[in-house]
Amino acid sequence: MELWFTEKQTPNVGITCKITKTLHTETTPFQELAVIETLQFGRMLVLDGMVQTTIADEFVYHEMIAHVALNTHPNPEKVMVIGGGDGGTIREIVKHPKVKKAVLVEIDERVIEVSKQYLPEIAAALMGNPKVEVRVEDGIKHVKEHKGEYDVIIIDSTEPVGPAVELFSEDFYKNVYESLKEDGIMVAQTESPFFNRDIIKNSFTRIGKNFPITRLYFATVPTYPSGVWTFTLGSKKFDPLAVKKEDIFVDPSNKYYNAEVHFGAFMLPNFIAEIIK
Ligand code: AG3
Repeated sequence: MELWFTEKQTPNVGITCKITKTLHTETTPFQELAVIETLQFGRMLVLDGMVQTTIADEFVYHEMIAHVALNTHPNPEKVMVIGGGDGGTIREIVKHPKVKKAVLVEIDERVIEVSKQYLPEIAAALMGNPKVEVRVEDGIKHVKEHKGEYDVIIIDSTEPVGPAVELFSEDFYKNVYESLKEDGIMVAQTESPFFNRDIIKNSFTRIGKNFPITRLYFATVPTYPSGVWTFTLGSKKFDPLAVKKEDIFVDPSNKYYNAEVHFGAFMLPNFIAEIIK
């Protein structure tokens, strides 16, 4: 018997992967969590039926959500990730030589533990890296209680459904603004330019109300809805497009992000540029 997993990405389209086994399933206090073994993409982390990351393509999202802001800030010493319990974003952050401290603020401890067990190549930095602090906390509360503390804040959230809705609100972006130092930068994952145009538009507007420099960029992630994914960067002072190419740090292990991609990711096809006009 063949086993297949399907995520219904919209009411009219889905992604289907042949699987060899289900490695883990549980209902946490926050969501349905699963790790499955797919033939095409390797192990896959699924939350509430939605693909979060896979061994084969996680590098695109994790490199792109982390390195663009880290290379826009001249001295990103203290960095926080909200969500991102699989550890992929933290793994990328600690590659950067200027980072002294990377704080993970994840609400669901089970995502962290299950990722350590089944996705160690993604979660490695959560297991005993001295620069990393793991806090099982509500990120919404954390930013309210930590003012002027961070150089870079990365919002590595799930889709804006259920508890993550607030992570896309104007109020939350204002608190993120205040949790940053006077020259800080934030980045949020802001969904598909084919299927989630309203989310991108709203996030861009809301981030723009708080941050003087707001920019949209994109990358290709085959297992996410439509395969094209956006990120929105808000910055108090530094413009990602004003970075000197020779100052960009590219770790030799990177598989997607490099100095050309840093700028190229902001070159938007018309249908994406239109969303934020
Ligand atoms: N967070 C964003 C995943 C959204 C995917 N959406 C979907 N499959 N419908 C990824 C977290 C990885 N650290």
